[in-house]
Amino acid sequence: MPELAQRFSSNPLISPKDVRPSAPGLEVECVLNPGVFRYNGQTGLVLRVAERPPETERAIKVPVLNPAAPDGIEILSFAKDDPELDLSDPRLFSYQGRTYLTTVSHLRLAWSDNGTDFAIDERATLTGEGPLESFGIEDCRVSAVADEYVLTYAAVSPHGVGVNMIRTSDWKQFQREGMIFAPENKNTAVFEETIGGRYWAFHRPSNVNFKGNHIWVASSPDLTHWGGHACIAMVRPGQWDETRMGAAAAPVRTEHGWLALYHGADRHNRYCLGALLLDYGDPTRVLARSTDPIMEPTASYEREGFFGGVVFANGHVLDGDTLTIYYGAADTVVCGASFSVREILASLGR
Ligand code: MAN
Repeated sequence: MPELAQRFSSNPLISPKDVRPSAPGLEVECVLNPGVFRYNGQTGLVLRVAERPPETERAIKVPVLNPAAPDGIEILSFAKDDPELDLSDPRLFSYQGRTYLTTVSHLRLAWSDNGTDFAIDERATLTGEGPLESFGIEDCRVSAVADEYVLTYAAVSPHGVGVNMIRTSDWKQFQREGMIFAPENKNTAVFEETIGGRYWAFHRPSNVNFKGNHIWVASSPDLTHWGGHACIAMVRPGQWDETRMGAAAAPVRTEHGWLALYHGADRHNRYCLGALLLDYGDPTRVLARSTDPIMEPTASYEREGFFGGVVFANGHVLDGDTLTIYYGAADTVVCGASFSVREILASLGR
């Protein structure tokens, strides 16, 4: 199948060197997986900025948010030659029965007039707060709901990964709503329209025993209490989305139904993008799904980096038939690509 994604010629748009560290002693390792929105004629990104202290020859240093520590960050140190330490995954490791992330992420705004050149805020916009965010906050989805923006993001802590919500209407004042989906859950995006008088959201609970990393929908009367859960799309053994999948962002309205992009990963942790088409009036009904990915990690900046072989989108803007994603490539940089909605719809299988 021909590649449906038109990558920006100026990719990568944002690299770690473009981002100022949030505190002395930290280095920006990755800038990735932005939430995307339009505000006052500008394109806004909610970047995930992943930082850590420089590692030494002998030790790996792990940052953990702790309000009692200097700059609010406590640095844990692990000897690299400790036989109990398995550092095969650059993103996280287990030690004596506990899991740690190798970086701590915060969220930071970036703004653009033309959709390609972004001015990145000098400081963190939102950092983890409280015991459910002590390992950081990640992969924010932004939905324009009525007259405000609803931010849903992964809240990471020793308790696991859950989904927390923040609301804002001016990108200056932020109202924290706390946890809306308890661990293990992530990849949550709220629909931008109500259906049948209720709010709807994608979410992604995980179940280790049943090998479940499937996409679910839920509905809510008030955005914070969610029920009516239904699993709408499961991983497909032997295919590109065989181990895990998660919705990218709020779905977009098309004449055939809701079009939702999602990421899918295989057993080699290769992350591609695909799409689902859902019934307008009943988003628990899947009408069509990508057979092949609509985008694969083929560019050099997608194949190589902190975690290579990854295209991960959690935000886009729609302009007529053009859906522009801003995505994380190799968990290292932020890139742009555009799709024709018509072409994505034509590519879907049953
Ligand atoms: C998980 C999350 C994402 C990340 C991918 C690929 O799904 O941690 O933030 O981009 O893995 O590493």
